[in-house]
Amino acid sequence: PATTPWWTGAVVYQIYPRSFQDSDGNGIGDLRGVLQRVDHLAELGVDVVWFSPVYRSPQDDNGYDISDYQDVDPLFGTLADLDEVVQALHERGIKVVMDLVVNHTSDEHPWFVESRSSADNPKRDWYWWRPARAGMQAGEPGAEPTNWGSFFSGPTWAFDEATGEYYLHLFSRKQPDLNWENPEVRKAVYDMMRWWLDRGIDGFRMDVINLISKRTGPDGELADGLVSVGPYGDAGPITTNGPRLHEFLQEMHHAVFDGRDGELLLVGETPGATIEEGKLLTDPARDELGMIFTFEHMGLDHGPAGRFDIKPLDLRELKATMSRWQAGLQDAGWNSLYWENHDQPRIVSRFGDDGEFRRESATMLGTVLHLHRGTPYVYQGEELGMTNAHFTSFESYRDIESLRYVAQARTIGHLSDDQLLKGLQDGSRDNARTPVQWDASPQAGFTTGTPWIAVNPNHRSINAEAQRADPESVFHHYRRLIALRHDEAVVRFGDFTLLLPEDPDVYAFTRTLGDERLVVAANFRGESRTVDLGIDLHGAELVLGNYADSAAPESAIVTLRPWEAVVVRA
Ligand code: TEU
Repeated sequence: PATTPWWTGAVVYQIYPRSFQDSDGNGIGDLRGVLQRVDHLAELGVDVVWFSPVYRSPQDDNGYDISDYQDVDPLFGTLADLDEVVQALHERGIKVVMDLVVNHTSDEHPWFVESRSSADNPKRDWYWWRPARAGMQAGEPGAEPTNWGSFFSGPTWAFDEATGEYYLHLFSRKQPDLNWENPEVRKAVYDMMRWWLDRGIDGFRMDVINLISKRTGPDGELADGLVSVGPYGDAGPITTNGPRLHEFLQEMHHAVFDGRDGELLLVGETPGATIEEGKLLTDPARDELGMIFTFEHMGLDHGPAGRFDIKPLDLRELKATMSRWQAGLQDAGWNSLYWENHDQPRIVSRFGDDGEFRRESATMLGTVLHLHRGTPYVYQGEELGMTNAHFTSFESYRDIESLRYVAQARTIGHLSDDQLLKGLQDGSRDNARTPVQWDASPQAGFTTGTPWIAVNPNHRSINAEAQRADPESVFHHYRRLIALRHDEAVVRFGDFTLLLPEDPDVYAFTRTLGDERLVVAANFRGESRTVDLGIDLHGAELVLGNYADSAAPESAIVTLRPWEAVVVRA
């Protein structure tokens, strides 16, 4: 339809600036580094770049703790550098989406500095201040207003000596939560957002946006066995998808986006959102968001103790989850599609095989994701089939969530160091944060200095330079997937129907638009599999495969080699 927004046909590339490209040899990626690599993005063919935060920040959580929303951190460059990057991308037809982190600020943001300065400061109410639990002495162990555990271990309440009260921080204690109940807070955020749009950016990725409306009590359930939470209660259900979420987003929409909605890509990060929530958040008639990042499929390989307790994926559950979201947002709303971001382990190490069949499994996984209906996101390095870090010592890790988890687990003392290290190797966010592997040189072309986190030694064989020269590489396969979405309306709009829901090894589905039909079949195992798709493929035309000699199957009975994926028109 003529009113269909452009981003329903787009592919987004996420840049985590700290690990993308360093230009000045200090070992940390920066904006002038991005300028050196814009042609990589243009060659890949992506339509949008989303930048993880480059704002002024003490870097307690790598920039997700912001002390000035309207400036660039000197670590990454200047506002003028950012303008140059935006211009260079725009010149290549690539739009720019900025990360918007407004559930919390840094504790060094002037708003919070004022807020904590005295109990009667005009900005006191911009954050969540609470007295100690009734009958308890403020500052004593267990006197926090509620028993909640933070996403980054420890309590969600920090005691402030100066005023004898506690402030809420769902993430680190250097990330105090903003109080969205206060209209001045909302106005300040909307003003800042308009300032960015006026500078010429094309949208926002909204960090944990479904946490902005929340209750501040009661106690959470004690999660037995959930070691990442430790002795604390679960704040999740109480602080997520709060009562005023939709009201706030609609207010934001009218205050900031009215008149330019169609031009902007607005994606909300929403841990814990259900399909029902997803529909409300993304139905265009409701004036909230364009799409959201759901987390359901990212939790399927989590054991009882969470992300540091990884179990094998049951493919049937993945297929069921993905197809429920496909169906749920078919008529109203829109899906985003992702396997990776800066918070998740690498997909080839997670659902694929990062050894013998790395190329095959990475291209298979890309094929499955990109053939769904929705807007695909490619996280830097995913297009190269980069793998988990496989660090062998605790000293290699940098991520605050990982480090604080280890510290807390050690005080509980229920896991050995070997078990803890295994947990990080499987689940740490640092798996996705090692520098992008550009070439085979000592620091992978990322920096001339010492990188802030170690480069994966496998960059000698896995790198962009080598893959550009190899038509069968993961890079060229991702190029083909992106081009396919641009060229084929059926990839963009076609209805999704899952085939063989009970098959434990093969992921198969159709996409249908009018009398056009694509059939996709993919093998999630390192051995051949034969299945009956129940669709006669006689005379079918191969659209895309991930083996050099891929061919269209001749009948409904399809044999797929290890990690093989085929897309046919039938
Ligand atoms: O992440 C929010 C989130 O819920 C998780 O993905 C989280 O990172 C955590 O690891 C759960 O185990 C967003 C950002 O993407 C993340 O990088 C930030 O640390 C976080 O918000 C706080 O801003």
